This record gives sequence, structure tokens and C-alpha cells, in this order.
Amino acid sequence: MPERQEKQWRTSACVFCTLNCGVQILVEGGRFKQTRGDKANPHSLGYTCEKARLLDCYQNGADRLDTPLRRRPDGSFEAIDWNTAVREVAARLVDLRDAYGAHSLAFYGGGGQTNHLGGAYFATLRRALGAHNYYNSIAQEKTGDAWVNQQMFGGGPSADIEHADTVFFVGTNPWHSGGIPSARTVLKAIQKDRKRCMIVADPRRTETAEMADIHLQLRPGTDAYLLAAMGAILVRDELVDHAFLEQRTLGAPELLAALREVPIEEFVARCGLDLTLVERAAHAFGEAERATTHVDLGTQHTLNPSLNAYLEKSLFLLTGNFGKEGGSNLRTSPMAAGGGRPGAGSLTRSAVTGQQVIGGLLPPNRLPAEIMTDHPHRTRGVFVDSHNPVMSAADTPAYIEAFSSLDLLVVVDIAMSETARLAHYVLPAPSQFEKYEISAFRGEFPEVNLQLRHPVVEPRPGTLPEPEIHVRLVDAMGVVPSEYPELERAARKGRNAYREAAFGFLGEHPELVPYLPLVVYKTLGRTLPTGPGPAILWPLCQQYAARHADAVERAGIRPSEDGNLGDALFDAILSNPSGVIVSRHTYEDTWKLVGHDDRKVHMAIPEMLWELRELRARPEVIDDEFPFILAAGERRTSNANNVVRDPAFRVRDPDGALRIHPEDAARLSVGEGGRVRCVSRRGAVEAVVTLTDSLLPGVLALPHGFGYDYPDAEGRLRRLGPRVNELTSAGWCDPFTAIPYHKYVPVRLERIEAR
Ligand SMILES: Nc1nc2c(c(=O)[nH]1)N[C@H]1C(S)=C(S)[C@@H](COP(=O)(O)OP(=O)(O)OC[C@H]3O[C@@H](n4cnc5c(=O)[nH]c(N)nc54)[C@H](O)[C@@H]3O)O[C@H]1N2
Ligand SMILES: Nc1nc2c(c(=O)[nH]1)N[C@H]1C(S)=C(S)[C@@H](COP(=O)(O)OP(=O)(O)OC[C@H]3O[C@@H](n4cnc5c(=O)[nH]c(N)nc54)[C@H](O)[C@@H]3O)O[C@H]1N2
Ligand code: SF4
Ligand SMILES: [Mo]
Repeated sequence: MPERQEKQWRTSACVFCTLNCGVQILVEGGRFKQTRGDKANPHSLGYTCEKARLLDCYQNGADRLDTPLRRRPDGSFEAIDWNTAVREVAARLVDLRDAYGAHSLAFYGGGGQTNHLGGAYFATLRRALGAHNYYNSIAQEKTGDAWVNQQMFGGGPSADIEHADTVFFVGTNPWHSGGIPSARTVLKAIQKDRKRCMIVADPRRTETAEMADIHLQLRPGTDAYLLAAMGAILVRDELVDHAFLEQRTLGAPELLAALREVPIEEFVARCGLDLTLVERAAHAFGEAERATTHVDLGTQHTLNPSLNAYLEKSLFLLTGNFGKEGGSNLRTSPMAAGGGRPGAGSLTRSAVTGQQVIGGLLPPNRLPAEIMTDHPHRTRGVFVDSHNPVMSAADTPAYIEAFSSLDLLVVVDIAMSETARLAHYVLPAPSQFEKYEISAFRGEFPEVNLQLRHPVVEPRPGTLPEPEIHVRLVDAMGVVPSEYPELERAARKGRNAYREAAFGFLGEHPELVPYLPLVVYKTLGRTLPTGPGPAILWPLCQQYAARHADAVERAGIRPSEDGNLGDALFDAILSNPSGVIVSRHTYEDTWKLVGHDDRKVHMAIPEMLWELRELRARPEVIDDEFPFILAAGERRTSNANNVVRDPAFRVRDPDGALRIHPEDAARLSVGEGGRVRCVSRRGAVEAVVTLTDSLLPGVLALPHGFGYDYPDAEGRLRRLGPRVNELTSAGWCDPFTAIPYHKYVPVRLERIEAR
């Protein structure tokens, strides 16, 4: 009976943070009535946090899109059909390229934190146009870290927190942000075990810090001083594993020499911390059998993001906690069939702003400047997919101005976002519960997990999944054949025939290798029970299984009948909607994953050693006119980036309140629930205040992910909460990576209503 069928629990994953915890959803009449953890999910084993209950706010938001839209000259939108949309968007992209060159085009996004299946197809579209300008939110947070990782390891480390005796969380609050699988369970386990030690460095006494053995409540922006002092204490007190450094690394003597020069007391004083507490933390780390570090935005969205990354990694390296259980190790993923982010070490520059490209990415902080200029290579057309830069990048007004002046803005989204409102064309995608999607940002070691989520509800009519959108656009450009009958026939014969045919075909047509996603989509994809989107996993599985055969087999994946491990892996992924463990590494594997030919960790990065030596002379950033330091974008229970727009999601923090210390509030004569204007050099927002002594006096925090224009019951747009990026500016950023200093925004407060 349809009614009964309607009430099934369906398997998927939560889309509110990168963890993508497995869930089961009770769907009734298209609504998500209940959610529970999926115990069959080998990554999360039934774990969820409270946010998973609110997935209906994402799925059934009032501004979901269900038809392609085209902007009229008066600024309003008209619905158009897909053929028209594809034809016109393709033609306008090609026209811009022909008139001004491929550098006039920029691509932004191509998958978000929890949706990765469209990414390869987005890259194909970019290649079809020969466009290199590529922006992504990763380049407003993690490029400093990625660059350091590339120099040191040629790969990306992952903390084995589960097995560590001492865990050092620097600038992250996994209680709310996730970031580590089954975060709350893992935190509680460390807290309970008296033999294990948790250290937290955070200017706020967060939920995580409350659970810690040692909370280093440092002043905002002083992480480099703290981490350098801790490294120096390890050296001074002979807690360094010299045998490890000798055998496994290069360049350690240079770092050791630089750390010997660190004025420990002076640096600790700059952090506003007590020396004995920092010494205790350094010893807890250095004396542990197995220790690891875990970092996030508190060290990245702040002063010295790259140096912070370098010093943090130095802590686990100096103590020999790399390539072993409970330490840090290098992760792999079929989605990046190698270690780390490819090419994060290679650098080119934008001709317009001179900005360095890191790991193939340009930083969102530079895009308005790339548009608002007379430079002949300026950006004139932007194609956005799964990002909402008007809200998420620094300087919302600059984005609105720049995007409003473009010759062409195309946005692929599921909802009418603030960026979509400025577009010439809006292309609607199904939600992540209406199509196949991939969870691939989890980054665990030694077990690597991948979940191909199956749709749990029908897509809204009028939407097309991203792979289909991008493939249709490339087809419309006519740059490569749109049909591959020989390969399609081979695919229908079976995997063995397809594999041979595909390798043969690509050998004969190397020019089509960059279009591989499109080729597999149109051939193998047509034979899959899932439809064509997941076809891209096939070549990725082939590569991954060839490179990590032992680890894949250790995960219980056995070669297919004709002896191919990649096919077996692909089939396992396709047929396990709760996800599969795709590989099980040994800790020793880490050494094979080190990207340098000598398989050693390179510890002396000249730029970082230079920055470390400069640190002492660097003046403090103090602005008398703007005496507070605002963390502009805190993770709370009521935000999930820009993924969920519905105010019903804001159960615990309806206003997106400004956190302030009671002493500061008293000085301003505002009480709980009072209203203030928060003013930075760039702009001002109004906010409701909430008092908390978890912050240091002089330090404030606002959440990101508020301030959307969202339709009320009558369809009128209402704005809820502060738009935090009205306070931030593109220039207030790390000079090398252009990562914004969002955790260090100098502001002043003006009282509006005392309450
Ligand atoms: N609920 C929820 N979870 C999320 C997200 C979300 O929007 N909502 N977003 C996801 C995304 S995109 C990301 S990148 C992660 C980020 O995850 P986190 O980085 O863990 O999240 P934040 O709360 O932004 O920042 C972490 C901590 O940095 C501290 N901090 C501020 N200034 C400094 C400083 O100068 N030094 C140090 N050491 N700490 C400082 C803050 O007090 C805060 O507790 O979260 C993911 N998870
Ligand atoms: N001031 C300040 N700014 C910040 C931050 C901060 O802490 N402070 N945090 C930053 C960080 S770390 C990050 S990662 C970014 C995140 O911000 P963004 O990079 O903009 O990305 P998301 O919030 O993940 O999602 C953006 C869009 O994806 C859409 N979407 C959801 N599902 C799908 C789908 O299946 N398909 C398509 N096509 N679209 C979909 C949503 O409707 C939304 O409009 O924000 C950054 N901005
Ligand atoms: S930890 Fe993240 S993915 Fe897991 S339930 Fe919470 S918000 Fe969702
Ligand atoms: Mo992020």
C-alpha cells in the first residue's frame, strides 16, 4: 500500500556538517518526520548530534527551487525550460570566452561540504572552456594548512584521536562543529579516562574546553606564540624524539635551532597565559606515549594561519608522533585517488591581483577585486555551484556590487540564495535527499569510509542533478563527441569488457582524458542501476585500488570474478547505501604515503622559519577605535554554514546572538537580550546580546549562517539575524593565502536597547 510504503525509514546521511553521520529518515508525505542514527553506517555507527533531527528544514525550505530561472531586464525572474537554459548559458559562456579569453571566466564551488558527486563534472565544464580561475570555500580557510602539508608531507595528515593518550585541540570546538567522527562520544571517552589527557587552546571556555584537563585560554590571534613556546619547551626540557627526527625527517636541526631562540616567557605572556600551565600542557604532550593535534578555524581564520599550521604539525613531529597508532598519519581517499590535495605545492599567480594560486584554488577574498577593475584579464562571468559567496565570503556588500556588475552570473543551487538572487540564470538542483550523493570529507585513518547516499525522496520536478547539468552544458558547447557507442556497447557486456575498451579508447584519444567524467557518464553510467551520476566513481575506484590494493583488501574487498579489485570496490560502494569501509591502512602505510621521493618528512620550510623568527618583533594588532576582538563566525547548535536557511532550524539561538562577557556588557549598560550595533572598519550589524563568562573580557563572538532573506508565510522576505560578512573586509587577511582573519575582527559596540 502506498501509504505504508511512504512511512519507511530510509537510509541517508545528515548534511549539516562534513561528518555526514549516517541517518535513517522517516518520510511521510514528503516531510522528514523523524531521524535516527544509522547503526549500519560503518563511519558513524548510529551516532548523530541534535541537529540531524532538523533535516526537514533543509529538505522542505520555503525557498526551494523547481524551475530554471532567467533574469529579465527589470531584474525580476522568469521561468524557462531546461533546453533553453542550457542552450543560452552555454552560448553566453562561450561568447565571453571568445570575446575576452578564458581568463574572463571564473568558477566557484562545484560541490559543498557534503555533496561531492558533481565536483568532477564541474571540473569538466571548466576544462571545456579552458578556464583556470577556480574559487572554493576551502581557499578561505584551509589553503595555508594545505600548503604547509604539501611542503612537509606531500599529503594531508589526520589525527588518530581515538587511540591517542594526549589530544591537543587547537582552535576547534568539535562538540559543536563535529570535525572528528562521533565527536561527542570520543570527547566523553577521553574525559572519562583518567590516563588520557585533553588539552584545548581556545579564547572561549567552549563545551570542549569544559571537558579538557588543560584549557589554555589564550588571547585571540596568539596561537603562533603559544605553539612556538610549546615547541621551545619540548626542546628545552628534552622531550624531543631525536631518533625519530634523525631517521624519518629532513631539516629538523633548522627548526630545533629556531625553537631554541624562542623567548618562552615573553611568548607565553603575549598569549596572556600562565607559564606553568603552558609547561604542563607541553609536558602532557611530550611525555605521552601517543599524542596528536587537531586544529580548525581558530588557528586558520586568524593571524598567521600558515605558521600556526607549521608549528602545530611540528609538535607531533618533534615528539615522534607521526606514522603510528594514536599519532598523526596520512589519509587517503578514493575521491582524491592519492594522498592530500593534488598540486597544493605548485604556485601560479592571478594576472589581475597577483594572488597566488594554491592547490589550484584562488581565494574568495580576491574575487571582487578580480571583477571590479579595468584590467584586460578581469573576470566578467562567474559560474557558482553549491556555494553562497554573497553570504559566506568576506565583505558581503563588495560581493553584491561585484556580482551585480558581471556580464554573466550563473548559479546552481537548491534554494533561492542571496547569490542566486543576483544571477542571470539560476539552475535548480535536487536536494541531497533527492539524488545520489557522496560523503567524502571525513578524512579518517586508518579506516577510510565512503558512502554513496541513495535518494530517499523523489526529486522536485523541474530540477536536474549537477552531473547532468554540467554534462548537458559541455554537450551544448560541442567541444567533444557527445556519444561513445563503442564504449557504451562494451559497458553493456560487462565490467571486464568495459575496462579494456575504456583503457584502449583513452589510449587512442588522449585528448579526451580531461573529459573522462563525461565519457564514463555517457557509457558506463547508462548501465548502472543508480543512473549515470555515480559513474565517476568507477575510474576513481580503479586508481585507488591499484594504488592501495593491500589496504583495500584488508577492508574485506575481494577482487571481482575476473580478478579486478577496482571493480569490486566500485560494486561494493554502489550496493551499500549505508557506506562501506573502502580501505584499512596500517600505520606503517603512512610512510609509503609521504609524497616526497625520499619518503621523509621535510621539516625546514624556509618561509615558515623566517616567519617564526619575525614573530618576536611583530607588533600587537590593537585598534583603539575598535577595542573588541570579534570572532565573526562561531559554530553553534543553530548554524550549519549556509546549508539551511529556514528560521525553524534556529531552535536554541533564534537571533544569532552576540556573545559578550558580563563585565563588558555592564560597562555598556546592556543586559541579556539587549541590542547593540557592532561596528567594524568595514560595516555594522545589529545584534541581540547574550552574556557569558566563557569568553575573555574584550572578546566577542557572533555566529555565521544568519541574515538570510527568507520568505514568511505570506511570501514576504524577512531577514533574520546578523549578516556577519557585512563586518568583514577582503583586505583583512593573511597576505600569502588571502585567508580572512574572521576570528580577529576589531569592532566597537554601540548600545541600541539596554533591555
Ligand atoms: N554546528 C556547525 N558545525 C559546523 C559548521 C557550522 O556552520 N555549524 N561548519 C563546518 C565548517 S565549514 C567548518 S570549517 C568547521 C569549523 O569548526 P571549528 O573551527 O571547530 O568552529 P568555530 O566555532 O568556527 O571555531 C573554533 C573555535 O575557535 C576559537 N577561536 C577563536 N579565536 C581563536 C584564536 O585566536 N585561537 C584559537 N586557538 N581559537 C580561537 C573559537 O572560540 C571557537 O571555539 O565546522 C564545521 N561544522
Ligand atoms: N564571517 C565568516 N564567514 C564564513 C565563515 C565564518 O566562520 N565566518 N565560515 C566559512 C567557512 S569555513 C565555510 S566552509 C563557508 C561555507 O559557506 P559556502 O561555501 O557558501 O557553502 P555552504 O554553506 O556549504 O552552502 C552554500 C549553498 O549550497 C546550497 N546547497 C545545499 N545543498 C546543495 C546541493 O545539493 N546542490 C547545490 N547545487 N547546492 C546546494 C545551499 O542552498 C547554499 O546556498 O563559509 C565561510 N564563511
Ligand atoms: S555531527 Fe554533523 S553530520 Fe553528524 S548529525 Fe551532527 S550536524 Fe549532522
Ligand atoms: Mo569550512
